[in-house]
Amino acid sequence: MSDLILHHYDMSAYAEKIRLCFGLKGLPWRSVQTPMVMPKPDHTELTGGYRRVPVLQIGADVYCDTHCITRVLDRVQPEPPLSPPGQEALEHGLSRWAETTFMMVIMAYFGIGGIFDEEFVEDRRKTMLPPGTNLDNAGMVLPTKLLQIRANLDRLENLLSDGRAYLLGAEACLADVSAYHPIMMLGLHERTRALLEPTRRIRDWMDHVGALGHGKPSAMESLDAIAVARDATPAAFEGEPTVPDGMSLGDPVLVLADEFGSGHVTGALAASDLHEIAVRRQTERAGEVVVHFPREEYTLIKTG
Ligand SMILES: N[C@@H](CCC(=O)N[C@@H](CS)C(=O)NCC(=O)O)C(=O)O
Repeated sequence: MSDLILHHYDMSAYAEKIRLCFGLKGLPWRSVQTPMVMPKPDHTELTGGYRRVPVLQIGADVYCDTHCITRVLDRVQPEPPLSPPGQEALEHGLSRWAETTFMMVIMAYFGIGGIFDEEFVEDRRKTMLPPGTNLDNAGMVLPTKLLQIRANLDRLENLLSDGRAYLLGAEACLADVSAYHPIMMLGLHERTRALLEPTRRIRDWMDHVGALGHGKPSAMESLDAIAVARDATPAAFEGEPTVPDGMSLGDPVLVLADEFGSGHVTGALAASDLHEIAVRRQTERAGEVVVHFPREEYTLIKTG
């Protein structure tokens, strides 16, 4: 199997979700540190413009978004499954719980202030805030955000009240690592850390999920990752083609993320099945690469 190369940075909570997946599966992987703010020239050389992390690279295939990455990890190493058959809807629902909680925590941190450095705050302010969001008002909404987080923690604490070890039963799965990452973020400040004091079951569960560890990482430079892509050929698409009406494989397309400020990617439609889309791109330094996205939350637009 080609190396699993994760492009990420240590503080990224979403990357922690994938690092824990490596732990759950006991996988070796290469760790490429990506800048936390733009510009990210080596990262976007591979993705074609998508700026978020984590991104998983396998040879000349580049997988964006944790929803796409976790599917690939189950493909390359099926056991133990991240997404146990029959539990997909529950696992997906809990990842949505995690994503709304993550945004509450980020808004709480902007409200508390002084947690992120000025360069980080400016980058997010300039490039990632949806129109109409004003960080200057974040202090005003802080009390609301803290209560919203408490309400979401309360739901999770109740789920664990029957004594189950993990969120969906006796075994750890994707639901656990998804829900873990925003709660891990609460540790950055005493006001948010305090929200965990009454949630004894969540704290015990966090200890178990954290103990999954990160598998076996070894450091890699971003230029070496680009060289890996240049020397590799993208994998053939083996799925059942499922394309939006009016489109065919090979069409020139634009992939647009619903999440504001993610960046967009153009190329030829290389793959499209029910859960995944991919575009083929020619790059200056990495040669031909195929960039993959999950179906949900990514819009395909035909450009020619
Ligand atoms: N939907 C994405 C969200 C990933 C995300 O928002 N990651 C944050 C870091 S935790 C990010 O990329 N922020 C912007 C940046 O680092 O440039 C996923 O599931 O992978």
